Amino acid sequence: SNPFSVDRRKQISVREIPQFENVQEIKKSFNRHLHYTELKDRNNATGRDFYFALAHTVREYIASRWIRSQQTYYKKDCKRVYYLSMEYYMGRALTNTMINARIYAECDEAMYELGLEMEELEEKEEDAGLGNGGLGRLAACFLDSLATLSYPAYGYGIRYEYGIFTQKIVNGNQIEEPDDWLRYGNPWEKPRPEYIIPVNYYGHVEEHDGVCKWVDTTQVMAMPYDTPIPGYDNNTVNTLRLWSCKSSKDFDLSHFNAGDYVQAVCDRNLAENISRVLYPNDNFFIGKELRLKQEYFLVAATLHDIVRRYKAAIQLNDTHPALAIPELMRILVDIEQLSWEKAWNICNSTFAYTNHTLLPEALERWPVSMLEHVLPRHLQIIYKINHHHLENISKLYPGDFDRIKRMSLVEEEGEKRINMAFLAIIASHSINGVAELHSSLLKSLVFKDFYELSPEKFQNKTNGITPRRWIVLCNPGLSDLISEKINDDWKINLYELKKLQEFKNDKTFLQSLYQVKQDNKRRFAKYIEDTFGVKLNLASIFDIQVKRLHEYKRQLLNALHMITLYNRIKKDPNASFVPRSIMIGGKAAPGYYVAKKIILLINSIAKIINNDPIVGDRLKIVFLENYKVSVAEKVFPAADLSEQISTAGTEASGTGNMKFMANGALTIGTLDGANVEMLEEMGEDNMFIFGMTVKEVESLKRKGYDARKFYEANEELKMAIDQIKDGVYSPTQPDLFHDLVDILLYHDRFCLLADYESYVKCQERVSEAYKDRIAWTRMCLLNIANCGKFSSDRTINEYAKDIWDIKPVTVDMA
Ligand code: 4GP
Repeated sequence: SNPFSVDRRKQISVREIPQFENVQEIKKSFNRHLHYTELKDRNNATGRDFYFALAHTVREYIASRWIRSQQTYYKKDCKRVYYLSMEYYMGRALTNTMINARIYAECDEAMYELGLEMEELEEKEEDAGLGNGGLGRLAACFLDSLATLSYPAYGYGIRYEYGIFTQKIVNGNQIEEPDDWLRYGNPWEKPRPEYIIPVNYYGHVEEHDGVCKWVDTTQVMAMPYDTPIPGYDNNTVNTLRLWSCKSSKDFDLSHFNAGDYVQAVCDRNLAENISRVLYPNDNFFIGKELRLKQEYFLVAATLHDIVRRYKAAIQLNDTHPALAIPELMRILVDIEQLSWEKAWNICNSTFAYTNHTLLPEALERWPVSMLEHVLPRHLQIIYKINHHHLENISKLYPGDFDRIKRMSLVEEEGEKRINMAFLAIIASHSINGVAELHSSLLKSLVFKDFYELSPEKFQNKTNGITPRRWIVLCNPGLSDLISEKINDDWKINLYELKKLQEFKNDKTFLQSLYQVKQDNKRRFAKYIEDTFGVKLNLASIFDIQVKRLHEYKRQLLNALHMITLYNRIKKDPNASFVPRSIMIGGKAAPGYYVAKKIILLINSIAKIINNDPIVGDRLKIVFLENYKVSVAEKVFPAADLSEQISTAGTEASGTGNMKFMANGALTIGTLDGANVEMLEEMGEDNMFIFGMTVKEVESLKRKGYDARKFYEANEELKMAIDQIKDGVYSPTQPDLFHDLVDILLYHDRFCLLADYESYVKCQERVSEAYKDRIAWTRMCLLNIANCGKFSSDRTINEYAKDIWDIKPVTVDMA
């Protein structure tokens, strides 16, 4: 049935022998929850009921640690860190919680004794898809590391009723379906109606004796739901607090007064739209009023919670929560009556801002008119901040009016807007990018003026991933192989993997490593066949690109390579060919026309290639429908080749790249984002680098990039593009992809054609390398051995030391 259940049990290592008493306890608790929480018995319980019973059992197991962790923070009155994010891409919680609480083997044994299959129960859980892509998943990895490293930390976010949409592919096109993830209930969350908090909108400002009052507002309520975040193998359980919007008691009294009781009750739902749905855009700013209300909803409720407690560091995950700045000023100045200067200094020592993208279309620039309407007092405060800021700039650069204009928080050209990144920079004591290259580009390009103003604020914090989810949980075969060879410490100190280098010439070990990969590929191939009906060749290179669909990520370049391989096979069907299975997965923002067209193109190419008898099993194309965290957990362990092919200077960091590396897939990539640092760690013998550098891209653009030159100069490229244009992949509608061809030839912002030749040549090196199984596996080993830097534990320790100034707080259960 479930391909992933095949041999997990026999992979349980010697270290994970279930403790008999614990197994008995778990069985008892499970039965109790099945009866008293789910109100079912063995005969009428569904698979989902069994999942819920187990989830409640596991939650109960960590409950006392959760309470004790919070008591400890309260008693020690320690400094805490608050991570503010509009997105938390958590995925499933069950297996992760069992692993971190060190009860996986016991639960597995208990389920086995009860005649249940653990993997089947795991598959019943809905992903918590409260994120789009990298930014949201990074927040989730950070929470895991914060708890594992015993930091007193809180995640604050929004409990969207609908997470990232479900992607369906219908006739090759993406269709979006709402993600009703709470339909069957969420066993991990604890609603806290007793801590409900009011949030205000609209109204106007009145001033009396120099004191400003925001009045005549419309009020909604923020209700917190708490989710436990257990650390690995310690007693720390931190809290992720997500706010849900509830209508206020006296919402829309006008209707009540007018006597229309029923209408008034119905209208209460309207207010609750604020936490209804996650905006499905990645790396893109949508200036909608509902989104602005969401951002303020998070910030207002969260700050209300935070200011009651002693000493805080607040990390702003991009500018999405940057309204926290004027909100804190409002609380301190208008309500607490602090002086402006004192309040500003508190802001400065509290806030730090992380930037996640250089793309101009992603930068938040809210129209002044909208702010004025929704948050009139906050706009005034922003204006005052800007006034002080520009005064300061004028003093420092007298007469430099151009600079003053460039640095103003208020953009005057066209519709007046507030640049939220500028606001975040001047209010924070730390600004960081997410990889070395990205952080240096922030300083030299987008925030150059601000870097010159306060160079000491700018830092780098290279992203990381949690090894618990992205190795231990998703790749038990690899995990056990490593632990048998070195020991278990790598799970909390990923640099320990360096010790694996010692075995790079150990043929037996390399053979075992190869075997783990083949097993993962076999399981994954079964999943692909069951879900998409495509049979994969296990001897082929599993060549995978999974990430959001975006022009800058260049899935189209990958598509041009597919076509090129296909044409080569057709041209000489008897030539030797290293078989490939090329897979692409990722969602397109529902309003992103070009990205959706690229999905259609990939599916159209797949249809032609997969059904051409000349090709056979040498080349297969699969579009991985509805790529999400729980699918990612199946993908990375089975990958041979990781595609990280963004135009140099466009991908801030990437984190999927690190997940592939840690699972022993080799990377074909550009010198972009964290790829640069991966190369530094593993050396050029272990990575396939191609394409222009940032400097080369800049100089090409300066000279005036003419895509047509590249098109004319390369026969295979020309052929591929001509085929797309001529309808070879859309025979019933030959002009279907004309707009994509047009972009490639005339509006190629991301220089695909300039990198094509270098990419294809590099792919030839990949195929050549794959022929030597031992050498290839050795490279896989050296990838794994050198991934230590990319643990989010390393990242979080750097934030704690360089930005937050917080120390671990050990939780004692005695
Ligand atoms: C992403 C970046 O695109 C990605 O390179 C980075 O790894 C990730 O943040 C985490 O830092 N940005 C977004 C976004 O997801 O919406 O800006």
